[in-house]
Amino acid sequence: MTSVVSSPLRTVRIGSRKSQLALVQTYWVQEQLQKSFPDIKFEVHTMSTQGDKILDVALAKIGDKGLFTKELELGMINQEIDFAVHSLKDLPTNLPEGLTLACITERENPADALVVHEKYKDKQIDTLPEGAVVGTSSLRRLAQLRHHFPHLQFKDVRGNLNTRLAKLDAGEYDALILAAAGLQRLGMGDRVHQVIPKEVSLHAVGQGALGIECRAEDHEIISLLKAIEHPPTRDRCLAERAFLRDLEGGCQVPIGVNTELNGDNLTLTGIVASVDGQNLVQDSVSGKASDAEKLGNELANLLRQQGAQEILEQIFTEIQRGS
Ligand code: DPM
Repeated sequence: MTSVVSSPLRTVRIGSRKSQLALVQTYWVQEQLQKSFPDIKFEVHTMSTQGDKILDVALAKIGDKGLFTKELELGMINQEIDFAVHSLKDLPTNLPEGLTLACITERENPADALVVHEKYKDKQIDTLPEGAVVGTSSLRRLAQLRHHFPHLQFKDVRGNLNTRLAKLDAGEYDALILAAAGLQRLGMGDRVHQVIPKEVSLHAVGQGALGIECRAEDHEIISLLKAIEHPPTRDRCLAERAFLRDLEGGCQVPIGVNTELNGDNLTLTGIVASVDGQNLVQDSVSGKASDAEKLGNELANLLRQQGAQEILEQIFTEIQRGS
């Protein structure tokens, strides 16, 4: 008698937050991997993170790095999941021991977008009237927009995208600033009223890209994930992340970036701003894409020479005081 021994179907467990955006992103990753590796079963396991539970406190005041990632990271360390899909901008630049950023996927438009209430459909960010109420919980957006448009009012806004849009439509805000990428991924790209130009506001580090984290020793998973990596996005994001790491900025500091890749030449621009938008330093560096992280460090040094450290220290003191 011949027995056919088929190799057991290997199952890979993908960890994700439960938010609508997180799930859209995770299902996309699952689908891509399933296509590349039909003999492996990719399963999605959802988890709530601290950031999903605390919805009524301004993000900057919680002050914890890894707000949206910690529970997933524990899941990897405890072998409950094999890798986790994050919005790269929510992934701290220093990962817990034993974990690695194994893959960065192709970036959507990394810019911020202006979304307006119906009554301002003929306005742009620079033509909104005096006192118009703009909703954002990002210190980065706040600082840069205050700098250019001190006549606008800024108000905290939390909750998922639908909640925020409902508050806007109900008239609680005149406009919102949101990542263009999030709106696009949720099929709400038509709500993007204006893409904010980089001359007005630089985007967050890693914005628009997904970052996939796994156990550093798990070479099998790491090699699977290479199938969906996008090397140009990876180079850009590694430069951005090295810049942020070097300045010891968490996710919630007024630090913005822009990267451009022409062939092998990478240009990284960065800004550090005070929360009131009064004090801001900005500069750029260029070099080989293969030196991405070095470029990030170089830019951090340049901005430190121009006073970035003092601006950041002031902000950390204010946040600790709870102001
Ligand atoms: C981080 C920030 C925000 C998110 C801070 C910043 C925005 C907070 C807010 C680090 N994470 O950008 O300066 O405005 O209240 C977040 C969004 C996305 C991932 C939503 C958004 C989608 C875009 C992406 C929240 N995290 O920025 O509008 O995947 O890059």
